[in-house]
Amino acid sequence: MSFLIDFNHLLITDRKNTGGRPLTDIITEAGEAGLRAVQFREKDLPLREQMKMALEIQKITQQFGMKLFINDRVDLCLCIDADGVHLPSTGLPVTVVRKMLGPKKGIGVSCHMLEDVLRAESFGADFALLGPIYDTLSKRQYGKPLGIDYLKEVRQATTIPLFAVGGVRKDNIAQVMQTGADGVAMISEIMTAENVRERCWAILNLL
Ligand code: 3NM
Repeated sequence: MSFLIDFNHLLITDRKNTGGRPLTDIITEAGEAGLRAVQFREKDLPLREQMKMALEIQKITQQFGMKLFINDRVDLCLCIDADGVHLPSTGLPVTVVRKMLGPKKGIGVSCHMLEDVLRAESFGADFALLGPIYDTLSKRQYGKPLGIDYLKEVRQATTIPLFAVGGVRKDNIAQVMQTGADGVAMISEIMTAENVRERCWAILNLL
């Protein structure tokens, strides 16, 4: 049985983008509002620090029945028994990670073009993030935004659960979902919101 994707919103963490608030507070508010999945992405921290922080966050995700994915670090995912891992495009290959994690853990993959999504799909990833769709300060390294038309093309050419990432906000969710995408992933729209609970409610209403 494949991993159940029971969420259409993935909250990606960035502790430097919260206006000084602890990540645990942000994720608690997101959980209270009904968000269903978190990707822990604090890759600049030493692994031991990542582990401590991920364990604190896991207490909250478990309390609210949210899924917790660990960015890149398969070892950390195994060590804290998280729900899955999210692989950057430069991460380990999906086939290798599947052998390490087994069939019950989720594997997401960051994709930047159609070929990446096709590869993720054929190698048995559980979901793909495609981005950046819009311009975003959070990630400029992949160059120009792919755009909404490209998202639509990729959606039509693939069947794997597909999430849009990069500059996705409350105000463009409707446009994203019209492409047939399965959901969205966000950092700043939620991490920087003055009232995280209300922002999450508003977003969930649109999905
Ligand atoms: N991955 P925001 S864009 C983590 O294109 C991430 O793969 C991207 O942040 C990709 O919601 C991105 O603030 C940053 O735009 C998303």
